Amino acid sequence: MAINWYPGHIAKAERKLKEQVKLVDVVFEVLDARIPASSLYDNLDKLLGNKPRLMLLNKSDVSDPDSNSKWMKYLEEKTGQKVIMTSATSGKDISSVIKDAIELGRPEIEKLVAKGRLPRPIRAMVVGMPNVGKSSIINKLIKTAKVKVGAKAGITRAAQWVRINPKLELMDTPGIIPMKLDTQERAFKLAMVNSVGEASYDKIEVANTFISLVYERYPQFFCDYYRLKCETIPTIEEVAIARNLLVTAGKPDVDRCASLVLTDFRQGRIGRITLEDTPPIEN
Ligand SMILES: Nc1nc2c(ncn2[C@@H]2O[C@H](COP(=O)(O)OP(=O)(O)OP(=O)(O)O)[C@@H](O)[C@H]2O)c(=O)[nH]1
Ligand SMILES: [Mg+2]
Repeated sequence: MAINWYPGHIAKAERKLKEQVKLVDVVFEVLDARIPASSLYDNLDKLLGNKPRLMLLNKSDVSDPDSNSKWMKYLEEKTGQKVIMTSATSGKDISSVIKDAIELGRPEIEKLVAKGRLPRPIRAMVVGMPNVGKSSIINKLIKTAKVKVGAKAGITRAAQWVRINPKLELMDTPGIIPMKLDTQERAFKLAMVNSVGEASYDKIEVANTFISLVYERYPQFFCDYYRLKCETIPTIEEVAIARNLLVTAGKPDVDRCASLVLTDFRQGRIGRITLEDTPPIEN
C-alpha cells in the first residue's frame, strides 16, 4: 500500500512557509510525542534558516511518560534547541512556552530599538505536521477557542495571527507533510496518529500494523483494554469479536473494528503509548 501524497500541494505549502517565516522572530516546532522521530519535519532547517526555534513535544498526556523524558533529552542534545513537553488538553505547564518565546525573540526587538525603531510584540509561528495540535496549543495559550481545531488532518487551511498578550503574537499555520517519506513504516505511523487524511490509506492495514507494534511494545495495555487472552499477536478479527462488532452472525466487522482501534489509540484510551524509541546519539 502506498499512502498518496500530493507533491503539488506540498511544494506550495513549503513555499508559503518560506515566505511566512520572514515575518517572524521565533518558530515553535510541534511534534507528536507518540512518534517524535516520524513527526519531525525533515526539511525544516532548509525552510526556516536560522530562526530561533522552540520544540514542543505535544500530546504528552497520551504518550509514555518514560519515553517523554528520554525523547526530550535526546532532542535537546541533537538539535541544541529547548524542548518543552506540552499537552494542549490538560494545559499543564503550557504557559511556560510564552516566557520562552519572549526570551528567544527579545534580541530581535532589542536590535530594532537600537536602530531607533519602536518596540513591537515578538512574532512567532507554529509549524508542524497535520493534527499534532498546533491550533489547540494556541487556543490553550489564549484560553479561548479562537482558532479551529479537529481530530483529522488538514483542519487549519490558511495562516492566521493571534495575539497572545501585548508582548507575543502567534501565527497558526496549516500542517505540512514532507515530500518524501523515507519508509512505509513512517507513513503508517503518521496515519496512526491521524497526520494524513483517511482517504489516503487502508484503515485495516494501518490498524493491523498498529496492533503488531503495540503488542510488541505494550502487550499488557492492549490485551487488558480489549480483554483478550493474547497467547499470540491478536488479530483485528479477534478484537472485533471481543467487542461484539459483527457484520452478520459470528462474522467480524473488521472495517468498524479498525476505526475503533485507531480511535481508541488516538484518544489515549488504550494507555499512554509511544511508538518509537530514541536512536543512539551519534558522536
Ligand atoms: N490528547 C491530546 N489531544 C490533543 C492535544 N493537542 C491537540 N489534541 C487533539 O488533536 C486534534 C488535532 O488538534 P489541532 O489543534 O486541530 O491540530 P493541528 O496541528 O492544528 O492540525 P492541522 O490544522 O490539521 O494541521 C484535536 O482533536 C485536538 O483535540 C494534546 O496535547 N493531547
Ligand atoms: Mg490547525
